[in-house]
Amino acid sequence: MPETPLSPDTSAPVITRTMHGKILLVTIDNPPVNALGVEVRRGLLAAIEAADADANVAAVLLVGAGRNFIAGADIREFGKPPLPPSLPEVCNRIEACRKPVVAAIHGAALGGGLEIALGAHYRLAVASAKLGLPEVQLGLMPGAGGTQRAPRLIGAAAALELMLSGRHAGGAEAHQLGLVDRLAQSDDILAEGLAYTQALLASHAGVRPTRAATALADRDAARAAIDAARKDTERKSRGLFSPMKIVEAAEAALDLPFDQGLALERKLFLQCIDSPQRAGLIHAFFAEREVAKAPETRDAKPREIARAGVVGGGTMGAGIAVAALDAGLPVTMIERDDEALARGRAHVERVYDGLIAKGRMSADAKAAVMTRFNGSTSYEALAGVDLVIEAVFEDMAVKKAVFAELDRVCKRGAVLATNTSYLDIDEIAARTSRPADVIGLHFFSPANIMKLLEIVVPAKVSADVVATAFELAKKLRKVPVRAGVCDGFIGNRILAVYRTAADYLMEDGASPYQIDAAIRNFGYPMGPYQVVDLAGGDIGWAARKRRAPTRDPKARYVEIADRLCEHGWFGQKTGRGFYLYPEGARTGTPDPEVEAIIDAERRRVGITPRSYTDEEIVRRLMAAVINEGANIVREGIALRPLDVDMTLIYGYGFPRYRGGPMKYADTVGLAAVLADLRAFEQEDPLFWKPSPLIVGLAERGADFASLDQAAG
Ligand code: 3H9
Repeated sequence: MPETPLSPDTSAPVITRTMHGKILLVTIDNPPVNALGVEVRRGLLAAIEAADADANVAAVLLVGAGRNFIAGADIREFGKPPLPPSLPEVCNRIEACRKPVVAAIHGAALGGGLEIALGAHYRLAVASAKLGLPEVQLGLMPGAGGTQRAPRLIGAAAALELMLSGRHAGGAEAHQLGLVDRLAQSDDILAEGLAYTQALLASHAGVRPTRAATALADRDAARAAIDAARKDTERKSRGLFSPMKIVEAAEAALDLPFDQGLALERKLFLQCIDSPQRAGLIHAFFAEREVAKAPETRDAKPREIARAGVVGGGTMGAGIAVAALDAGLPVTMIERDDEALARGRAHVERVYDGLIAKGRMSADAKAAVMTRFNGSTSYEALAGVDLVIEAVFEDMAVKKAVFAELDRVCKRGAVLATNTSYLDIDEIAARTSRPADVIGLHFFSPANIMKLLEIVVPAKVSADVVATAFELAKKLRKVPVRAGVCDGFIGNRILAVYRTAADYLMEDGASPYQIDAAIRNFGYPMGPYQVVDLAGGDIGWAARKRRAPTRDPKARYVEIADRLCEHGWFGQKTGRGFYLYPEGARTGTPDPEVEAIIDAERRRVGITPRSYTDEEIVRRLMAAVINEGANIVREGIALRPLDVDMTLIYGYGFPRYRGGPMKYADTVGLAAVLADLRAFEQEDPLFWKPSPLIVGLAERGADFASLDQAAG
């Protein structure tokens, strides 16, 4: 086909236009993901204007350069003054084009990217394409006609499901839904797009605005879908701002003329843009990508990991084994005797049996995975592996003995990792003749599900081992956070302070039930005492006893949890802890006997209980978390505040829509956080000592985000 380049459009170098016969090919070329920044919007508008004005153009074909069609609006522009043309304007202009406009989709057509395609008159997609309206995951809603066009095209139920879940549909599903008109036969998006457009021209297919599509014709079905979505959203999206706005906009698609629906969508979209949830979720989006870029990943080449070993077949070891198996690695598990090994294997199998029971895995698939699983009671079986992760009992002497064995049997160059959650990894590494190969890989339980992986970097580890750990995290689909060695690293160190602050509140007058409820209302899935009951009170008790000899005698120590443990009340597994769990119930009910024990403890230490509002509870707990997070950043244990945010979101249930504790601190203002810390410091100068980092930033009027940016 002859190709005639038009004169280059200097105002929009991210858009190129070329003629292919009578088809104007418009290529969006804005790496990395063709986001719809202002230059792209301008270029698209200019291209459509040109197509309408040029008698030689019979049709327009939109294609993305690189790996995607268009990933959506440029998220980095949100919160800045908007520059014209707006995205809705561009979509409307495409739809109003007098020549047929075809969108040929490969890779991502997400959010505004899909809305551009919905503005077009015809859509084609390759099978591997990802189409969706994921704005809800950023605290937003589709804001360029998606809430009005998608229901008209594919019906209210399907459109709402896509918009409320934010999930991506593949090309075949999108075709089946009616989101695209044709499924491409090959991955050659340009050839497919040109052929489709040619065929449309040959059949004299005209323009076909999506606003005129008729999938809402069955009004009763649409109304029922909207009502069901509203109910579901009330139940599932507690505390979230944008999901209900999506339902409201979809209802407008049913009840209002198109242009009025668009106007309402715009109004609701701008409300979402202004919400702190949007800021929190977009912070989380970028932070999640930033954490994966530790300095070592730039400077060093990762070692190859083709075979893995796991030492320990308990819950943690088995979960790690499943995570590695799921990533396609062969895994060798080591246990001390046949019985323990059989239990370890059974743990692994139980995970897959659970998936089979839920219909998410076939028995054949399980059998195939299990062929990659081996067990042994002899360390020699680890001689050929490239990586070993130790997950044995949390005791320094035990860990050292394991590492001595690993040092003896593992090949040179193997990465030796410990899953310790707080022990000194430098000390463990020193037990080997190869500390440069020893690193911490701190998984969270259940290790095959929880996304967080703390990569703990001891002093002598080599950069390529750190880079290997980050590469492994990618393979395991984890969110890696780089942490330095200290007691508890990032997450558990903050957890300890959070728990202590909660204990102080409890002893001073708040009930554990009020504290839990306040924290749940803040957005955590569970309060601190529900977590204790779930994890088992005995675990924390053992740690407290172990640390007792090194505890600062001047530090306040609350004994309430110890009293419960002395009764053998370890939480869910014993039927009672802070809560009662009658007959194995998983949701606890308040226990008057626990309240009596708390009262007795208050009397014993001479405390007259005071009352707290839920807001005061949250302020104290968050002040404690933020303060410790700041100390962790200041000491270099975390690279940046955003690393603390990702740790708490992915490992500890911190509400993602608040962006993490450090982002939350910026939202309320560091001056306000500091004022709280100074007020609490009057009560207990040791525990509430404000972090010098917060003091310094607040005095300069700066925030944690400035540190993220400086490091980026
Ligand atoms: C929207 O569209 C609103 C409209 O309805 C209405 C407007 C009026 N903008 O993820 P990756 C960056 S809201 C700016 O690592 P992958 C990303 O930060 C938007 N930048 O690659 C990274 O940068 P860096 C709705 C973006 O291959 C780089 O691109 N759309 C955007 O694993 C590579 O990203 C979405 O929510 C963006 N929209 O995955 C889709 N997207 O290299 C969001 C990415 O500096 N994006 N970047 O770290 C995604 O889901 C994935 O990026 C995608 C590619 C699946 C596209």
